[in-house]
Amino acid sequence: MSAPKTLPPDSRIERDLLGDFVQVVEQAAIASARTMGQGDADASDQAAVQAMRHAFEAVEMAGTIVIGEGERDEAPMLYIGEPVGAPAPAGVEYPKVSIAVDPLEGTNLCASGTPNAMVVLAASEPGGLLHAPDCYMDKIIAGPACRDALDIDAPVKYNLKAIAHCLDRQVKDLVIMVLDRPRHQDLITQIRQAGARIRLIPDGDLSAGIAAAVRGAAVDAVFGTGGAPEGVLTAAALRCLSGEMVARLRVDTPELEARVERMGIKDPRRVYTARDLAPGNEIIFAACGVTEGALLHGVRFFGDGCRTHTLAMTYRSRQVRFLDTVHMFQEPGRRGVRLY
Ligand code: VTB
Repeated sequence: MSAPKTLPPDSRIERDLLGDFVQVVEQAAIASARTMGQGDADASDQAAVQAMRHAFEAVEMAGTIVIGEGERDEAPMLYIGEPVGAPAPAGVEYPKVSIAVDPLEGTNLCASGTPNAMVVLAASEPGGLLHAPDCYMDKIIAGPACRDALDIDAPVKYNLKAIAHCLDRQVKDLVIMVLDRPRHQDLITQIRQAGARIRLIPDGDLSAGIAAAVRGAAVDAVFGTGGAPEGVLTAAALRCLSGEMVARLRVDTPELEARVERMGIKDPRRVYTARDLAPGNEIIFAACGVTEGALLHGVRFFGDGCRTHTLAMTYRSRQVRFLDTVHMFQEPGRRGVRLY
Protein backbone atom coordinates (compact mmCIF):
# COMPACT_ATOMS: atom_id res chain seq x y z
CA MET A 1 0.00 0.00 0.00
CA SER A 2 1.45 3.36 -0.96
CA ALA A 3 1.82 6.06 1.69
CA PRO A 4 -0.90 8.74 1.66
CA LYS A 5 0.18 11.73 -0.43
CA THR A 6 0.56 14.99 1.46
CA LEU A 7 -0.70 17.89 -0.59
CA PRO A 8 1.55 20.94 -0.64
CA PRO A 9 0.17 23.66 1.72
CA ASP A 10 -0.96 25.97 -1.11
CA SER A 11 -3.27 23.33 -2.55
CA ARG A 12 -4.98 22.80 0.80
CA ILE A 13 -6.49 26.27 0.93
CA GLU A 14 -10.03 25.25 0.03
CA ARG A 15 -9.89 22.13 2.17
CA ASP A 16 -8.40 23.70 5.29
CA LEU A 17 -9.54 27.31 5.38
CA LEU A 18 -13.18 27.53 4.26
CA GLY A 19 -14.59 27.19 7.79
CA ASP A 20 -12.20 29.82 9.14
CA PHE A 21 -13.10 32.33 6.45
CA VAL A 22 -16.79 31.77 7.11
CA GLN A 23 -16.10 32.73 10.76
CA VAL A 24 -14.18 35.82 9.62
CA VAL A 25 -17.02 37.19 7.46
CA GLU A 26 -19.63 36.31 10.10
CA GLN A 27 -17.76 38.14 12.87
CA ALA A 28 -17.37 41.23 10.68
CA ALA A 29 -21.04 41.10 9.68
CA ILE A 30 -22.22 40.85 13.29
CA ALA A 31 -20.03 43.79 14.34
CA SER A 32 -21.13 46.07 11.50
CA ALA A 33 -24.80 45.03 11.79
CA ARG A 34 -24.81 46.49 15.32
CA THR A 35 -24.26 49.91 13.69
CA MET A 36 -27.07 49.51 11.15
CA GLY A 37 -29.14 52.59 10.54
CA GLN A 38 -27.02 54.82 12.77
CA GLY A 39 -26.22 57.06 9.80
CA ASP A 40 -22.45 56.78 10.28
CA ALA A 41 -20.93 54.94 7.31
CA ASP A 42 -17.37 55.29 8.65
CA ALA A 43 -18.30 53.77 12.00
CA SER A 44 -20.00 50.85 10.24
CA ASP A 45 -16.92 50.28 8.10
CA GLN A 46 -14.58 50.52 11.09
CA ALA A 47 -16.63 47.98 13.05
CA ALA A 48 -16.36 45.52 10.15
CA VAL A 49 -12.65 46.16 9.59
CA GLN A 50 -11.72 45.72 13.26
CA ALA A 51 -13.74 42.53 13.69
CA MET A 52 -12.34 41.08 10.47
CA ARG A 53 -8.75 41.95 11.41
CA HIS A 54 -9.26 40.38 14.83
CA ALA A 55 -10.83 37.21 13.40
CA PHE A 56 -7.91 36.75 10.96
CA GLU A 57 -5.55 36.40 13.95
CA ALA A 58 -6.96 32.94 14.67
CA VAL A 59 -6.55 31.60 11.11
CA GLU A 60 -3.62 29.23 10.55
CA MET A 61 -2.28 30.71 7.33
CA ALA A 62 0.46 32.97 6.02
CA GLY A 63 -1.99 35.44 4.51
CA THR A 64 -1.32 38.67 2.63
CA ILE A 65 -3.97 41.27 1.86
CA VAL A 66 -3.88 42.01 -1.89
CA ILE A 67 -7.13 43.99 -2.00
CA GLY A 68 -8.15 45.77 1.16
CA GLU A 69 -8.84 49.09 2.77
CA GLY A 70 -6.18 50.98 0.81
CA GLU A 71 -2.45 51.59 0.68
CA ARG A 72 -0.45 51.20 3.90
CA ASP A 73 -0.19 54.94 4.57
CA GLU A 74 -3.94 55.50 4.28
CA ALA A 75 -5.32 52.42 6.08
CA PRO A 76 -4.11 51.25 9.49
CA MET A 77 -5.77 47.85 9.18
CA LEU A 78 -6.26 45.45 6.27
CA TYR A 79 -4.02 47.58 4.06
CA ILE A 80 -2.62 46.19 0.82
CA GLY A 81 0.42 44.06 1.63
CA GLU A 82 -0.50 43.53 5.30
CA PRO A 83 0.40 40.07 6.58
CA VAL A 84 -2.54 38.38 8.33
CA GLY A 85 -2.97 35.04 10.10
CA ALA A 86 -1.83 33.27 13.26
CA PRO A 87 1.92 33.05 13.82
CA ALA A 88 3.15 29.56 12.87
CA PRO A 89 4.93 27.51 15.57
CA ALA A 90 8.53 26.57 14.82
CA GLY A 91 8.80 23.88 12.17
CA VAL A 92 5.21 24.31 10.93
CA GLU A 93 4.45 25.72 7.50
CA TYR A 94 1.08 27.42 7.05
CA PRO A 95 -0.28 27.85 3.51
CA LYS A 96 0.51 31.11 1.76
CA VAL A 97 -2.75 32.81 0.89
CA SER A 98 -3.63 35.96 -1.07
CA ILE A 99 -6.67 37.65 0.39
CA ALA A 100 -9.05 40.22 -1.10
CA VAL A 101 -11.55 41.82 1.26
CA ASP A 102 -14.39 44.28 1.17
CA PRO A 103 -15.08 44.34 4.94
CA LEU A 104 -18.35 46.17 4.34
CA GLU A 105 -19.61 46.25 0.75
CA GLY A 106 -22.19 49.01 0.85
CA THR A 107 -21.19 51.11 3.87
CA ASN A 108 -23.99 53.56 3.06
CA LEU A 109 -26.46 50.70 2.77
CA CYS A 110 -25.56 49.59 6.31
CA ALA A 111 -25.59 53.14 7.69
CA SER A 112 -29.06 53.73 6.27
CA GLY A 113 -30.44 50.23 6.96
CA THR A 114 -30.98 49.69 3.21
CA PRO A 115 -30.90 46.15 1.72
CA ASN A 116 -27.87 44.30 0.36
CA ALA A 117 -24.94 45.39 2.57
CA MET A 118 -22.58 42.45 3.08
CA VAL A 119 -19.10 41.45 4.19
CA VAL A 120 -17.00 39.91 1.43
CA LEU A 121 -13.75 37.95 1.31
CA ALA A 122 -11.97 36.03 -1.44
CA ALA A 123 -8.82 33.96 -1.00
CA SER A 124 -6.50 32.10 -3.31
CA GLU A 125 -2.96 30.78 -3.64
CA PRO A 126 -0.39 33.57 -4.21
CA GLY A 127 -0.93 35.15 -7.64
CA GLY A 128 -4.52 33.93 -7.78
CA LEU A 129 -6.17 37.35 -7.47
CA LEU A 130 -5.27 40.43 -9.53
CA HIS A 131 -3.77 43.28 -7.50
CA ALA A 132 -6.21 45.82 -8.93
CA PRO A 133 -5.75 49.53 -8.26
CA ASP A 134 -8.49 51.38 -6.41
CA CYS A 135 -9.99 52.94 -9.53
CA TYR A 136 -13.12 52.43 -11.60
CA MET A 137 -13.72 49.44 -13.82
CA ASP A 138 -16.16 49.06 -16.73
CA LYS A 139 -18.00 45.77 -16.31
CA ILE A 140 -20.55 43.54 -17.98
CA ILE A 141 -21.56 40.53 -15.89
CA ALA A 142 -23.96 37.72 -16.74
CA GLY A 143 -24.64 34.08 -15.94
CA PRO A 144 -23.01 30.84 -17.15
CA ALA A 145 -25.37 30.59 -20.15
CA CYS A 146 -23.68 33.66 -21.67
CA ARG A 147 -20.31 31.98 -22.07
CA ASP A 148 -18.03 33.95 -24.43
CA ALA A 149 -21.01 36.02 -25.61
CA LEU A 150 -20.12 39.39 -24.06
CA ASP A 151 -18.08 42.07 -25.83
CA ILE A 152 -17.13 45.18 -23.87
CA ASP A 153 -16.39 47.14 -27.07
CA ALA A 154 -19.68 46.33 -28.74
CA PRO A 155 -22.77 48.57 -28.53
CA VAL A 156 -25.05 48.00 -25.52
CA LYS A 157 -27.78 46.77 -27.87
CA TYR A 158 -25.49 44.04 -29.24
CA ASN A 159 -24.69 42.71 -25.77
CA LEU A 160 -28.35 42.75 -24.78
CA LYS A 161 -29.28 40.78 -27.90
CA ALA A 162 -26.47 38.30 -27.21
CA ILE A 163 -27.61 37.82 -23.59
CA ALA A 164 -31.24 37.40 -24.65
CA HIS A 165 -30.19 34.84 -27.26
CA CYS A 166 -28.13 32.83 -24.73
CA LEU A 167 -31.00 32.87 -22.23
CA ASP A 168 -33.56 31.97 -24.90
CA ARG A 169 -35.52 35.15 -24.19
CA GLN A 170 -36.30 38.44 -25.83
CA VAL A 171 -34.50 41.67 -24.99
CA LYS A 172 -37.72 43.09 -23.53
CA ASP A 173 -37.77 40.28 -20.95
CA LEU A 174 -34.27 41.01 -19.59
CA VAL A 175 -33.60 42.69 -16.23
CA ILE A 176 -30.36 44.67 -16.17
CA MET A 177 -28.93 46.03 -12.93
CA VAL A 178 -27.16 49.37 -13.10
CA LEU A 179 -25.64 51.50 -10.32
CA ASP A 180 -27.69 54.65 -9.99
CA ARG A 181 -25.01 57.21 -10.89
CA PRO A 182 -24.99 60.29 -13.18
CA ARG A 183 -22.13 58.66 -15.16
CA HIS A 184 -24.58 55.97 -16.27
CA GLN A 185 -27.13 58.29 -17.85
CA ASP A 186 -26.13 57.44 -21.41
CA LEU A 187 -25.92 53.71 -20.62
CA ILE A 188 -29.40 53.77 -19.07
CA THR A 189 -30.80 55.54 -22.13
CA GLN A 190 -29.24 52.94 -24.43
CA ILE A 191 -30.62 50.02 -22.38
CA ARG A 192 -34.07 51.63 -22.38
CA GLN A 193 -33.95 52.28 -26.12
CA ALA A 194 -33.01 48.65 -26.74
CA GLY A 195 -36.17 47.73 -24.82
CA ALA A 196 -34.69 45.90 -21.83
CA ARG A 197 -35.85 46.46 -18.27
CA ILE A 198 -33.63 48.10 -15.65
CA ARG A 199 -33.21 47.85 -11.88
CA LEU A 200 -31.26 50.83 -10.55
CA ILE A 201 -29.30 50.11 -7.37
CA PRO A 202 -27.90 52.72 -4.95
CA ASP A 203 -24.71 50.71 -4.20
CA GLY A 204 -23.40 47.17 -4.33
CA ASP A 205 -22.58 46.09 -7.86
CA LEU A 206 -20.78 43.13 -6.25
CA SER A 207 -23.90 41.45 -4.87
CA ALA A 208 -25.68 42.36 -8.12
CA GLY A 209 -22.92 40.58 -10.08
CA ILE A 210 -23.28 37.45 -7.98
CA ALA A 211 -27.06 37.56 -8.40
CA ALA A 212 -26.65 37.74 -12.19
CA ALA A 213 -24.76 34.44 -12.10
CA VAL A 214 -27.38 32.68 -9.98
CA ARG A 215 -30.49 31.35 -11.65
CA GLY A 216 -33.78 32.60 -10.25
CA ALA A 217 -32.36 35.78 -8.68
CA ALA A 218 -34.46 37.94 -11.04
CA VAL A 219 -31.50 39.70 -12.62
CA ASP A 220 -29.95 38.76 -15.95
CA ALA A 221 -26.92 41.03 -16.17
CA VAL A 222 -25.06 43.93 -14.62
CA PHE A 223 -23.78 46.76 -16.83
CA GLY A 224 -21.75 49.81 -15.87
CA THR A 225 -18.77 51.28 -14.12
CA GLY A 226 -18.02 50.36 -10.50
CA GLY A 227 -14.99 49.83 -8.30
CA ALA A 228 -12.10 47.72 -9.64
CA PRO A 229 -11.48 46.02 -6.26
CA GLU A 230 -15.16 45.00 -6.20
CA GLY A 231 -14.58 43.74 -9.76
CA VAL A 232 -11.87 41.32 -8.62
CA LEU A 233 -14.06 40.07 -5.76
CA THR A 234 -16.96 39.60 -8.19
CA ALA A 235 -14.64 37.67 -10.52
CA ALA A 236 -13.62 35.32 -7.68
CA ALA A 237 -17.31 34.60 -7.02
CA LEU A 238 -17.99 34.13 -10.73
CA ARG A 239 -15.16 31.58 -11.05
CA CYS A 240 -16.97 29.51 -8.40
CA LEU A 241 -20.32 29.97 -10.16
CA SER A 242 -19.02 29.69 -13.77
CA GLY A 243 -20.41 33.14 -14.46
CA GLU A 244 -19.34 35.45 -17.29
CA MET A 245 -17.65 38.81 -17.01
CA VAL A 246 -15.79 41.20 -19.26
CA ALA A 247 -14.12 44.21 -17.70
CA ARG A 248 -11.61 46.99 -18.29
CA LEU A 249 -9.93 49.38 -15.87
CA ARG A 250 -10.85 53.04 -16.26
CA VAL A 251 -7.40 54.56 -16.41
CA ASP A 252 -8.22 58.15 -17.33
CA THR A 253 -5.60 60.34 -15.64
CA PRO A 254 -1.78 60.44 -15.97
CA GLU A 255 -1.48 59.80 -12.19
CA LEU A 256 -3.58 56.67 -12.45
CA GLU A 257 -1.63 55.55 -15.50
CA ALA A 258 1.61 55.84 -13.53
CA ARG A 259 0.11 53.96 -10.57
CA VAL A 260 -1.19 51.17 -12.75
CA GLU A 261 2.27 50.84 -14.35
CA ARG A 262 3.93 50.73 -10.93
CA MET A 263 1.56 47.90 -9.99
CA GLY A 264 2.93 45.86 -12.89
CA ILE A 265 -0.11 46.13 -15.18
CA LYS A 266 1.44 46.36 -18.65
CA ASP A 267 -1.64 47.15 -20.71
CA PRO A 268 -4.11 49.47 -18.92
CA ARG A 269 -6.65 48.99 -21.75
CA ARG A 270 -6.65 45.20 -21.40
CA VAL A 271 -10.01 43.46 -21.46
CA TYR A 272 -10.24 41.08 -18.51
CA THR A 273 -12.45 38.03 -18.05
CA ALA A 274 -13.31 36.56 -14.64
CA ARG A 275 -10.44 34.10 -15.11
CA ASP A 276 -7.99 36.94 -15.80
CA LEU A 277 -9.07 38.83 -12.68
CA ALA A 278 -9.12 35.78 -10.42
CA PRO A 279 -6.86 33.19 -12.09
CA GLY A 280 -6.36 31.03 -8.97
CA ASN A 281 -6.58 27.23 -8.98
CA GLU A 282 -7.80 27.32 -5.40
CA ILE A 283 -10.41 29.97 -4.66
CA ILE A 284 -12.58 30.54 -1.63
CA PHE A 285 -15.33 33.16 -1.76
CA ALA A 286 -17.30 33.98 1.39
CA ALA A 287 -19.94 36.67 1.89
CA CYS A 288 -22.14 37.26 4.93
CA GLY A 289 -25.26 39.43 4.82
CA VAL A 290 -25.30 42.52 7.05
CA THR A 291 -28.62 44.10 6.06
CA GLU A 292 -31.44 42.02 4.59
CA GLY A 293 -30.86 41.37 0.90
CA ALA A 294 -31.99 39.58 -2.24
CA LEU A 295 -29.15 37.05 -2.00
CA LEU A 296 -28.54 36.88 1.76
CA HIS A 297 -30.49 37.62 4.92
CA GLY A 298 -29.07 40.27 7.20
CA VAL A 299 -27.90 39.67 10.78
CA ARG A 300 -30.84 39.12 13.12
CA PHE A 301 -30.18 39.68 16.83
CA PHE A 302 -32.28 38.08 19.56
CA GLY A 303 -30.87 39.18 22.89
CA ASP A 304 -28.74 36.18 23.79
CA GLY A 305 -27.48 35.54 20.28
CA CYS A 306 -27.91 36.25 16.61
CA ARG A 307 -28.40 34.48 13.34
CA THR A 308 -26.31 35.00 10.19
CA HIS A 309 -26.63 33.97 6.56
CA THR A 310 -23.45 33.26 4.62
CA LEU A 311 -22.63 32.25 1.06
CA ALA A 312 -19.44 30.12 1.01
CA MET A 313 -18.10 28.87 -2.30
CA THR A 314 -15.02 27.09 -3.60
CA TYR A 315 -13.69 26.88 -7.15
CA ARG A 316 -11.71 23.61 -7.39
CA SER A 317 -14.02 21.52 -5.23
CA ARG A 318 -17.07 23.16 -6.89
CA GLN A 319 -19.20 23.76 -3.82
CA VAL A 320 -21.76 26.48 -3.20
CA ARG A 321 -23.06 26.54 0.35
CA PHE A 322 -25.64 28.78 1.99
CA LEU A 323 -25.00 28.66 5.74
CA ASP A 324 -27.68 29.61 8.21
CA THR A 325 -25.93 29.94 11.58
CA VAL A 326 -27.06 30.72 15.11
CA HIS A 327 -24.35 32.36 17.22
CA MET A 328 -24.95 32.16 20.97
CA PHE A 329 -23.51 34.91 23.12
CA GLN A 330 -24.37 33.21 26.43
CA GLU A 331 -22.36 30.41 28.03
CA PRO A 332 -23.42 26.94 26.86
CA GLY A 333 -26.37 25.57 28.79
CA ARG A 334 -27.80 28.87 29.97
CA ARG A 335 -30.48 29.15 27.32
CA GLY A 336 -31.66 27.13 24.35
CA VAL A 337 -31.31 27.95 20.67
CA ARG A 338 -34.33 29.67 19.23
CA LEU A 339 -34.75 29.17 15.50
CA TYR A 340 -36.75 32.22 14.56
C1 VTB B 1 -19.50 50.37 -6.67
C2 VTB B 1 -20.41 49.72 -5.65
C3 VTB B 1 -19.94 49.89 -4.24
O1 VTB B 1 -18.77 51.87 -4.94
O2 VTB B 1 -18.34 49.62 -6.89
C4 VTB B 1 -19.24 51.81 -6.26
O3 VTB B 1 -20.50 48.36 -5.88
C5 VTB B 1 -18.35 52.59 -7.18
O4 VTB B 1 -18.03 53.87 -6.66
O5 VTB B 1 -20.91 49.38 -3.37
P1 VTB B 1 -18.98 55.19 -6.67
O6 VTB B 1 -19.75 55.14 -5.39
O7 VTB B 1 -18.00 56.32 -6.72
O8 VTB B 1 -19.88 55.14 -7.84
C6 VTB B 1 -19.68 51.37 -3.98
O9 VTB B 1 -20.88 52.09 -4.13
C7 VTB B 1 -19.12 51.55 -2.57
O10 VTB B 1 -17.95 50.81 -2.41
